[in-house]
Amino acid sequence: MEPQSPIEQPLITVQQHILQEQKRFPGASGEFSWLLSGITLATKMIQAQVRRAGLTDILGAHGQVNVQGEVQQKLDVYANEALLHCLRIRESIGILASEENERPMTVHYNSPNARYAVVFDPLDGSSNIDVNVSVGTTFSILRRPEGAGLDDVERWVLQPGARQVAAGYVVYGSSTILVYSVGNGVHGFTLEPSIGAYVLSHENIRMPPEGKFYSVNEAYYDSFPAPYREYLNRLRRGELGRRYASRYIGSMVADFHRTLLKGGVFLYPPTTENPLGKLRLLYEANPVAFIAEQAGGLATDGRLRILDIEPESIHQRTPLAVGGTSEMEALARVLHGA
Ligand code: AHM
Ligand code: MG
Repeated sequence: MEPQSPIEQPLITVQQHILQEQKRFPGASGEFSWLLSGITLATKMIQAQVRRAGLTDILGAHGQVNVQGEVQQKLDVYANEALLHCLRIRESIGILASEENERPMTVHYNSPNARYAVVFDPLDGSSNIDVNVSVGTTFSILRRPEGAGLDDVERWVLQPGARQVAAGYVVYGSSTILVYSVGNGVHGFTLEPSIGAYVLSHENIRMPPEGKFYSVNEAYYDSFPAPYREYLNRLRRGELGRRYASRYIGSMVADFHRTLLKGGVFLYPPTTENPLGKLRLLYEANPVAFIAEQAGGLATDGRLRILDIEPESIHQRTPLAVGGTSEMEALARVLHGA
């Protein structure tokens, strides 16, 4: 009798998957998979530190104030450095832009092979670290625009989300999961800690057209514009055919990840104090909008499709509503006065 394999199904690692996906890029030579491997390595480094957060001196505020005027956590700094460290040696990258750095970083200044910009939020939801709640990393990859020089940093980065070549996120939750898309569906890979590899766990994720939850910071309800208040009332009253429950973690990646898998809607609307909401277009809204659309969902700023917004500045904020078709169509009706 043949000896039984201890592994029932073939393991597909994210590296294998990326190599397959890369075949979609004409003339691809492995550079794109090498680029993405920088992200997977950095997020493994970050998750290792996140897992140790309660054990080491790394917990707590680092004392510096970042470009958004927020006090940085030590892990924010570490996460940013891990990504910069792992990505800056990839020769295909010309520009690196991070939530934690005011200006994008130019790398491989003279290389004709520098073809991509990577924009990221190294540790989203970082105020949740101190209380052991999920945080994450979001990333967006853009191609160098035709004719843009390396000193033309703005042109590389200020492109609408529809031009993303790839985007994704990692949630450091009860397990570590990486979700990414190169425009050919959405796939999720769970980190298998004993072998240190991301293995395919969620193939071709589809966002349910209708879910059970809405996800919003309801403490700001009174300062949302009237259509958003009306929308939440309709969800609560069961006018969409079901009575919704609410879930709000306060880490966009984690709230979005639940919305992707279970359906429903995640919102960060405009408020009186912050008419553009809180989330950042380039490295928060764009990657989740790209993933949502690739999975059959929708994302809007209340007026425009998120992926059609022409960015004007690197750290610009945008209102965001993202979710399944049924909830998003209901939102569009309210926003159009129906
Ligand atoms: P951060 O990038 O500084 O962590 O802030 C973004 C986070 C999002 O993850 C989350 O959706 C939002 O802030 C929560 O904000 P609020 O506390 O206003 O609801
Ligand atoms: Mg963030």
